[in-house]
Order: sequence, then structure tokens, then C-alpha cells
Amino acid sequence: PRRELASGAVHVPGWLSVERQRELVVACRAWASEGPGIRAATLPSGHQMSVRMVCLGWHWIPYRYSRTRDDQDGSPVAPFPDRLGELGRDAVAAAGMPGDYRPDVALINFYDGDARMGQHRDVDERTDAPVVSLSLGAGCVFRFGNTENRGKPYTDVDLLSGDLVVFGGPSRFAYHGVPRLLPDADVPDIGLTSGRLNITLRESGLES
Ligand code: MD5
Ligand code: FE
Repeated sequence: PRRELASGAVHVPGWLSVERQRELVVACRAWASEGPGIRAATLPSGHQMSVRMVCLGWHWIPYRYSRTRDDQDGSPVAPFPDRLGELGRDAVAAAGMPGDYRPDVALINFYDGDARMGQHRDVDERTDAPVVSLSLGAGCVFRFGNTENRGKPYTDVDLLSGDLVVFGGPSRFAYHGVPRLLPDADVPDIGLTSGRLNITLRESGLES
């Protein structure tokens, strides 16, 4: 069952099996503990994000991509795994979208109970290919906005563990954010005792 939130934005609740969710949590733990580890990025304002992030393929720093972890120890970013490319292609197909999909970046966001993400647009990629979003663990309120400004109109959607959302077409550059997490109760046993993980897959459009 899939639901169009807006033109080009498709929500597939429970797309990931519990087994797949467990495997992804294990993988995220390994990615987050490799090299300099997971970090909360610092914005140009000097504020630190409350979300902690680890990147594969390209390292995101507000507001650019680098092959090296320039705001950590400068080490090369970990490679983008083939199996995430396959997962991304499966996801875009499940959303009913046509075309090749060749993601080369994964951004893995970890939200503890107090973390949130303010309204923003994802404009650091050099393509208009869709963004694939996979949610694991605690649910959240996802605020899906408009393409004009941070404010209204917006729609609040609950994203739960195992949910897929693909943002393409006219929804690719909409404002969006995560104002809060939902209570941890009712989260399936996937090896994540608290907090939320979100994996996004993207095409950077950058030269390798
Ligand atoms: C999250 N992450 O739940 C979200 C999921 C981020 C981020 O926002 O930048 O890491 S991705 C949601 C998204 C991506 C691209 C476009 C749109 C939403 N959109 O047009 O609404 O941690
Ligand atoms: Fe975003």
C-alpha cells in the first residue's frame, strides 16, 4: 500500500520487513563506529545540530559534500556499499517511479529523544534524482512543507519504523523537517532500544 503525500512524494508504510530493519540497524552501528565515528555537524552559525550523522560515499558538511571528513580527522569517507544501491533501486520501484536510480551517498541520521531537524531544503546535490528515506526505531512527526518558504502550508505525517518515503519530481526540493519524535512504545524489536535512525540515499551528481 502506498500513499502520495504530494506530487512526487510517495509514502510506503512498513516497506521494510522487521528482518531487514534488524540488518540495517546492525549495519548502521558498524558504519557509526568506523573511523572517527558519528558526529553532530556544526552549522555556519556555530550551532551544533542535535541530530548526529554518519555519511557513506560522500561526507556532508553544512552545506557541501566532500570525499574527506574535513570537520573530523580528515580521513576519507567510507565507501558507498553496493547493497544500498540495490536497496535504493528497489525503493524507487516500490514507490512506482520510473528510471535508473544510481545513489552514491547515504546520510544516516541518529535522533535521540530530544533531537529534531528544523525546516530546510536539500539543495547540496547536483541532480534532481529522488531522495529515498528509510525510518528505523522510534517514530517521528515529519513535517512536509512547500517549495516557497519554511512555514505554512505544511502537512505533518507520522513516520514509523520500516517506513519508506521517496521524494522526487516536484517534491524533491520541498521544505521539510522533523519537529519531534514519537514515544518509544510500540516500536518493533529491531535492536534499537531508543531513538530513531533515518537513512537517506541520494545521487550527489558530483564527479567521482
Ligand atoms: C530525516 N532527513 O527523517 C530526513 C529524511 C536530511 C533529512 O531531512 O536532510 O537528512 S529525508 C527527507 C527529505 C529529503 C529530500 C526532500 C524532501 C524530504 N522533501 O522534499 O520533503 O532525517
Ligand atoms: Fe533534508
